[in-house]
Amino acid sequence: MADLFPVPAEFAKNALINEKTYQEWYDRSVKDPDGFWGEHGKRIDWIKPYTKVKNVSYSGDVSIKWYEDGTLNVAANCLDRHLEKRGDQTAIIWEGDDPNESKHVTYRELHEQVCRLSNAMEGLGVKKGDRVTIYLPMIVEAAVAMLACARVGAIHSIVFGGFSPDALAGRIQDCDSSLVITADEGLRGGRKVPLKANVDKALETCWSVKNVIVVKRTGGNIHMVTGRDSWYHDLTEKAAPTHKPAEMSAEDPLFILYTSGSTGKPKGVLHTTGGYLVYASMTHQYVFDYHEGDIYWCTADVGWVTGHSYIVYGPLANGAITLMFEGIPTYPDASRFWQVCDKHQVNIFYTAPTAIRSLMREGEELVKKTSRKSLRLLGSVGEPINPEAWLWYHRVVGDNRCPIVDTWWQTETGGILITPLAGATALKPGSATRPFFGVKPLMVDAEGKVLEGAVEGNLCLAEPGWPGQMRTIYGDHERFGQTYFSTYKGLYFTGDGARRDADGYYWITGRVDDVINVSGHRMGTAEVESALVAHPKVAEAAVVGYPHEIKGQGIYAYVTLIQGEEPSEDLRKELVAWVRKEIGPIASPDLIQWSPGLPKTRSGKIMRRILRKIAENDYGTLGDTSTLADPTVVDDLIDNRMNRG
Ligand code: 6R9
Repeated sequence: MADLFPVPAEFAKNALINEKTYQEWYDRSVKDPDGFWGEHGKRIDWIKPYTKVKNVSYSGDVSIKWYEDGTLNVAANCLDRHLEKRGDQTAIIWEGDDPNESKHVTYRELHEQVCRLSNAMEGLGVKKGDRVTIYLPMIVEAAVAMLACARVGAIHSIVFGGFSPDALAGRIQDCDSSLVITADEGLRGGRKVPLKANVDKALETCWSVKNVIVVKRTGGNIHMVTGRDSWYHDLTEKAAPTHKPAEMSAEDPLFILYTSGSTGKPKGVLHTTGGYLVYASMTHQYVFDYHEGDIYWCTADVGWVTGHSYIVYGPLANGAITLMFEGIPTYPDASRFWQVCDKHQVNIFYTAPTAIRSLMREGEELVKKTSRKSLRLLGSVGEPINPEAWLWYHRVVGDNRCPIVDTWWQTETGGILITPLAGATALKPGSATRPFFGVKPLMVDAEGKVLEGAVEGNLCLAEPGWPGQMRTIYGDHERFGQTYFSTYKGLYFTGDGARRDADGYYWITGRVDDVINVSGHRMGTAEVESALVAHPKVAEAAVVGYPHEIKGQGIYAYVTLIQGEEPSEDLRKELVAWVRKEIGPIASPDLIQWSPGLPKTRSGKIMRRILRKIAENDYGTLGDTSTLADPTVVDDLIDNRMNRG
């Protein structure tokens, strides 16, 4: 029986949504989507108001349109409309990699910077519909660049600063960007990242790019190509400080964001203007229970969807104060997050389970030496959070006071879909709990049969849907239909597996492509991992399937021990027995490999594809490892592969 954490009375008093509101709004959102979203669409400013709300079909030639006859501008919604009331209020608190560097940027200042860059971009010939690739570190100019694109009607494609020149080139070529906005160098954990040099290398194979704008961040030595490259500060100083925002149709594209699927090249997920902004701002307000003046910090990078929706668009559309952090959680030491919370009096803190687990490994002392009294609400995103990490986050970071919102969503969904609302939902550690307004999750079996009640299945979403959903894969609408709507006819298939309990709560078990079939029994890798990391000596674990003569698939576990623990045969037996105890004999790992590190993307996701290959003794086709945070981890894992040969 899972622990239950009721809504704290103190929290409920001021919460924007209570249980009654949740039920009423949810019921209406699925029974009368036109009425519900017609009303909530008004939370943003429209130049020409919409008369149509929803026009969605998940069948046939999939077509998703919201507010299609309305017009608006996203940047005007995030900036101009706040100027009168909160022009002098902070929009962005920027915290540098170096703890001595930080600044506050007001809505008025941000507006002026965005106008200047918009004019500069138009001066370079950027027009509505053009693609602009942004390859920047976590500096204020990243938000300025996004908003300037939105302002002139250009479609931005942000490529995470940690991606290699090859990965960058592929993403520029796929959407034919005419402009790249980058910086001389990035700065993370005291180390420099050669962004401009990477752009130069990438552009050797990209013919569409006419201009490169370079922000000076470190002043490092870089090469500027005459006629192609210009300095950001030169262009913006010369440009006018006001700009008339372009009138965009609700269904005009806002951005493309590349995301890796289980196969093939990354997909360019396309989001549009009106529905996305309504959904990002609405979820930001209600999921984080955002009140006027709250200091809100999402630790993601703008290179990921979480940074798009919950550092920039959602918060700024709401006139919020959003903190943007350039650094990493462990620099100068592993208490950095909590120090920043104290320094800026953060009220709402949103991070990823992988960060929690790695900080948990460093011990409580580093957390306890900070105050964290300002914190009111905590959030989690990106992967299933194991109950162990959840409980630590709740007890140690939140001092048993702050509710945790475990938010499930995807790049494709644009915003949070399954999540507790802290004033309405009793929490269960490890469960993303209930659907947000408009979201209709279904559990479906392998044959496509919709399952009722408390069951486990493939997580699908049914119409009517929510306005923030992706509209297509850039340049490949057929692949869009194929990838998401063909497995189960008429439904959006998330690629995730989930369990629904007797209370109707959802427990995301991980990607279905990561599910292992052991002796005909399905086993969520996340479930086994969760059991392993619940062991006091285990810091992190990743589990994959591998071919097994008798069982079909066996369970292969990569285990990282906490500092100071040594691998041994006794410990191996202990862990196997532990998992048997936690889940059952069916879940016993067949092989445990001690791994000092796991291959992770720079956003912290474990690359199970690589782990599966190693577990299968198949090293020839490991694929691209350049996007890993530390590619040498892979060599070590191969050298120490169990039962080699
Ligand atoms: C927002 C984001 C999406 C995949 C998704 C799922 C996993 C995200 C989760 C979660 C369990 C959560 N995921 N949040 N799993 N609980 N709270 O991460 O987007 O990078 O596209 O990843 O991440 O497997 O399908 P994206």
